[in-house]
Amino acid sequence: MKIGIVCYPTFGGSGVVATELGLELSKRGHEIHFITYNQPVRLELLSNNVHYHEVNVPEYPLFHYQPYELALSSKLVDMVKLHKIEILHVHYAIPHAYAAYMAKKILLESGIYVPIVTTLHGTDITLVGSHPFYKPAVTFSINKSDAVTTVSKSLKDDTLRLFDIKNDISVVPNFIDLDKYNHSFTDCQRAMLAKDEEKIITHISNLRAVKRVQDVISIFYNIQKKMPAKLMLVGEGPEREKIERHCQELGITDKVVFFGRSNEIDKILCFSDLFLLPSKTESFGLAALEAMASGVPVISSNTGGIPEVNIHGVSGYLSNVGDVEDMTKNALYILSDEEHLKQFKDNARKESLKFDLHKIVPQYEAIYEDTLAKC
Ligand code: GMT
Repeated sequence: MKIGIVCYPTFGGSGVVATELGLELSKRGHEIHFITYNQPVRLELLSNNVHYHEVNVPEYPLFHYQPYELALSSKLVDMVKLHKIEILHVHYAIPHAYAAYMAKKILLESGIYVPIVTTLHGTDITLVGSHPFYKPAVTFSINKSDAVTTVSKSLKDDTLRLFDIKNDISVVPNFIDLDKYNHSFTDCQRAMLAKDEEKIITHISNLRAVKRVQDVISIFYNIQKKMPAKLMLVGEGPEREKIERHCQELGITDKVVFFGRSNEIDKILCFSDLFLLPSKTESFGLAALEAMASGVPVISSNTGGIPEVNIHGVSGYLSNVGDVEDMTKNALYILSDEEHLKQFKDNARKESLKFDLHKIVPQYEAIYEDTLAKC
């Protein structure tokens, strides 16, 4: 199939999933066209089967907001015509599903029917999409999609609760390329960052308020009072300064390493002992899955889709949002006994196998085939 993929090209989970999906589909013989405003961060190699088309939005002083949706719709129309793209798969409803719908209508004028698959990722439904300013347009574009998927059962429930949806929604969980997280292939340079006796705790996110990184700091502060430990913080975002200040106030700056944005998540996870994800809301928690695939147990909140990924008492523990004391207790339980730690590490890796890309990507292929068959 010739598949157009629209996504955010950044380090955010939806962009990562879209990129990994496109790359795997290309290995399975499909022709993939990424259409977005920058080359997606995890898209390092373009090939015969993988193309990237940049959406440009010319600046014009009259506009207070530059019309990205319009430029995206036009680009989709042009690319569908030029490359004979058969189906568009848009990741994150805002504004991609809306722009794709406009492209579809424009293409119909030339007698071309291109169906749209929309994958909802989380905040496009929960935090942003359900805001009254966006809701009518988001509802409309979901209902006008030819197929709709969510990345967890919990996100499907949220979508049906928050919007008036007439379409069926299929749950296709996020997935992972397990080979990438196989430590025997990873250059694991633990000694560069911590002493043997120090436990390594890791958090990876876009450092937004929804991730509750202040809780990460508080949990780590409690842990390092009981045992030698280091905290690895990976990612960039608006909370960074506040987090740095908090670390200074607590006197733990020498124990916290800020990596910023990184394309080497696998290398950082390979030496981690515990992953923290205390988010306020999380439709899936791809970062937790990446940790588990590296054999890193997860201490998380029990919100949204996280319980579908991190299994309580098996791959880690879940607590109520904001319950730093409970999260600390669980972290110490896992870390303070080498036997527990080993057991949880093994379990985490085993649980991640459920999300093997070889099991999940065919589910998307089946959706494309069904959708095309109905056209
Ligand atoms: O919150 C983020 O990390 C970014 C956001 C995105 O769309 O890029 O992530 C959402 O989609 C990810 C991939 O499906 C999920 O793993 C995240 O749980 C989800 N974030 C939230 O729901 C807050």
